Amino acid sequence: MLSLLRPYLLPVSLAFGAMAAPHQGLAEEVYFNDFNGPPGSQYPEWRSSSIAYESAGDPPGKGVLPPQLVTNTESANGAQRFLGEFGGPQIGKPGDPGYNRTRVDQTISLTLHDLAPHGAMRVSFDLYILKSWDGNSPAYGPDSWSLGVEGGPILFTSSFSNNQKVRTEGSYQDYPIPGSLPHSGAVAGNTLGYRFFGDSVYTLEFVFAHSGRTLTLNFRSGLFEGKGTADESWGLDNVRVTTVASPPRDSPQTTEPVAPPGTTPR
Ligand SMILES: [Ca+2]
Ligand SMILES: [Ca+2]
Ligand SMILES: [Ca+2]
Repeated sequence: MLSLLRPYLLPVSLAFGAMAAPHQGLAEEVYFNDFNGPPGSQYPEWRSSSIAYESAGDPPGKGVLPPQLVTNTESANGAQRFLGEFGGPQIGKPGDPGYNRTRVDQTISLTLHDLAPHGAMRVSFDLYILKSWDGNSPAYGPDSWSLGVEGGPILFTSSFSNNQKVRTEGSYQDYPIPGSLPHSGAVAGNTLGYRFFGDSVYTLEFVFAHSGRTLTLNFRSGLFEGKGTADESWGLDNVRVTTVASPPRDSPQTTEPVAPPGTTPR
C-alpha cells in the first residue's frame, strides 16, 4: 500500500539542475533501465492497462481492447532502443463514421516492490513523443500525456505536439506552458528517424513524498484520432527511480512545469 505523507510535487525542470538539496542524503537508486536489450525484450515490472476507446461515431463507437504486451523497440533510424511504442492500435477502419475521430486511452505502469525505508522518491526519464501528436488541436486533439502515482497525486499532465500547423490547426502544446509551440522544451528533436511529423524527446524529473514499500507509477496517454501507433505514439527511455530520505522542503509545491531556459512562450 502506498502511504503518501502529503502531495509533494516538484516541477519538471532540468532548468533547475539536479534539484539536489543537502537534506536529500541517503538517496538510493532502486531502478534504472535504458531498454537497450534486443528489440522485443519484455520487462515484467512494466505492464499495460486495457486500451479504452470512444468515438462519437459508430462504428467504431466505444469499447475496450486487451492490454498490449509491453516490450522495448528500436527507433526508426536505429539510434535508440526504448520501451514502446504506446498509444493504442488503429481503431475501426477508413469509412467508419467515427474513424479518425476516436479517443484512445492507455496506461503503462511500473511497479517496484520491497523498497527500503524512505520519505520521498525521485523519478526521471526521457519521454519520446513520436509522429503526428496534435497538442490542443480542436480537430485532431487534444493529445495528452500524464504521470501519476497509484493511490497518490498526478505528478504531471500536458498536451504535446509535433504538428507545426499551429495557425491552421491550433496544434499548440501545454508544455512547458500553455500555448507553446510544438517541440517546446524538448531536449532533442527529430533525432529518432520518424519522418511522419518527426519526434521530440523530453527529459522529465519529479520528486514526491512517498513512504510505502511498493510504488506504482502510471504513465498514461489520451490520444485523439485512433489511427494507431503508425500515426502517433510514445515511448520511455532511461527510467530512473531513486529513494530520497525526505522531500526538499524549500521547493515549490506545484505541478506547473517550468520553462527551460531559452524557450519562448507562444
Ligand atoms: Ca535506450
Ligand atoms: Ca495526428
Ligand atoms: Ca491526434
